[in-house]
Amino acid sequence: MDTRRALLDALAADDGPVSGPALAESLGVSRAAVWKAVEALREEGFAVGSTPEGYVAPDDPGYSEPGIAFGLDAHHSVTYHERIASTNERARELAAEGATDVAVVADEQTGSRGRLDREWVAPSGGVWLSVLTRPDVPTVRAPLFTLAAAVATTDAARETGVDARIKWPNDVLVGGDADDSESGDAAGRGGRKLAGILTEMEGEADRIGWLVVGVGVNANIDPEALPEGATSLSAERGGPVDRRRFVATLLERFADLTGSPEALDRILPAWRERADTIGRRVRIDTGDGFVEGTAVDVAEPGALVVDTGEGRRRVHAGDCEHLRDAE
Ligand code: BT5
Repeated sequence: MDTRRALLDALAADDGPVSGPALAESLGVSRAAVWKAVEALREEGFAVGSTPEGYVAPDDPGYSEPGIAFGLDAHHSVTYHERIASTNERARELAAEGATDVAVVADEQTGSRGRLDREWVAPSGGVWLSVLTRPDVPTVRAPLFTLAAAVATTDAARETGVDARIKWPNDVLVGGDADDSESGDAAGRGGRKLAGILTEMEGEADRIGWLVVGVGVNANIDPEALPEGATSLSAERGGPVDRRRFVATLLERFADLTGSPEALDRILPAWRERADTIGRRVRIDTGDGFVEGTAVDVAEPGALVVDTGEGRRRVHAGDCEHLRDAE
């Protein structure tokens, strides 16, 4: 582990000040190396404090690379960009360089994408992140990671007081009662779109090479700056959220749900509990036709089970619209 991350972890673990010599000893580096790491963190805006007894963590760690890594209980390293074309694109580049277990985070994206190359609007104030991993699981199970990200995002949103739910396969919505007259079109009937997920991967039939799960959450953004039908955490709760804390919850939850083969088995039950789609009338555009009926369940590795009236169908991908019961 690099000295900076070890230093951040040490400051997060300790209540009181930690002395330079004690840090040097526990990290196994020279005192000069500790001092250099402290200076580097300060330059990035992570204002490590000094007291006669030693170093202390800043009161407000900030939304920055060291701020996000501070106290993060997940094994990912963090790279942060004020502005970037797309965190997914950057994560793919890192994958090509051989990296793994990295969270790429940005304050603003200028060329971000949704599924099918659709434009994703990502102004400053959002949570735009992509997690690069190399899970040792068969390629067919990759969709589970999208579902896990939706669960993690929903939990992080709920922690801020916003009652988020999942729309199959990859949207996190707010609202969505059948009689919700404020619902917009872009989100599909019955909910305002808070977040979207785009998973990209490379692999062979039996093993995933790398997996990039990109999550876009409208955090502290005025919905006026977003497409119609979109909402944000700040608009829903009437005040800004601590994005650092939000990212920590999201990454920790995601790591928890994807960290082992046994953990993967817990994703579908967690997804069902948070799903808005199950029990609803749906129309799914699969790209080569429509499937209409009642969504009755989700099945491995993330297929929606739809009762069409003429039997049950498993739909693996597509755009899902929630219909009113009468339609
Ligand atoms: C998605 O696509 O919902 C996946 C979005 C993934 C974005 C993240 S941000 C971090 C990472 N880096 C990237 O470049 N991408 C990922 P889809 O289901 O295709 O929905 C796209 C549609 O959502 C658009 O056609 C718009 O109608 C709408 N949309 C665009 N920006 C939005 C926003 N900020 N909030 C809500 N809806 C939006």
